[in-house]
Amino acid sequence: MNTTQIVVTVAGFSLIAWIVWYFWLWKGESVAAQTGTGGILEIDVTVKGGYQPATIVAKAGQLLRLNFTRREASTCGEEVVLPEFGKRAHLPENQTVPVEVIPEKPGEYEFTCGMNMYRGKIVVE
Ligand SMILES: [Cu+2]
Repeated sequence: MNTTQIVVTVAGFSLIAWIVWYFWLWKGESVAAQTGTGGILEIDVTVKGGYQPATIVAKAGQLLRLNFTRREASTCGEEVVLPEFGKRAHLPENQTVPVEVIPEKPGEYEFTCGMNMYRGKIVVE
């Protein structure tokens, strides 16, 4: 291969990688909770213009700890509500607040801000 062919090939692969990332990985933006040191499924969720990640994958019958950290002055995300679990939590700015739930059955469980504007969901497998 000459230099031009190499450049075209690399550019092509970069484009494919970008497409895969943008349309497949990023758009889904679903992140599996990981088992932490205490043997508990945990995930860090950043609150900033929404929830990141907005889709969290967890396991049925297992305690799930969501570590919410609000990284914005806007009060929109000040409160997080998990209606199906009857939980709500106040999230002071730049403080990590753990919220624990045990999803008993597989399915999708929504969580929102106090005004129902920010939305996220827990996908239980
Ligand atoms: Cu809000």
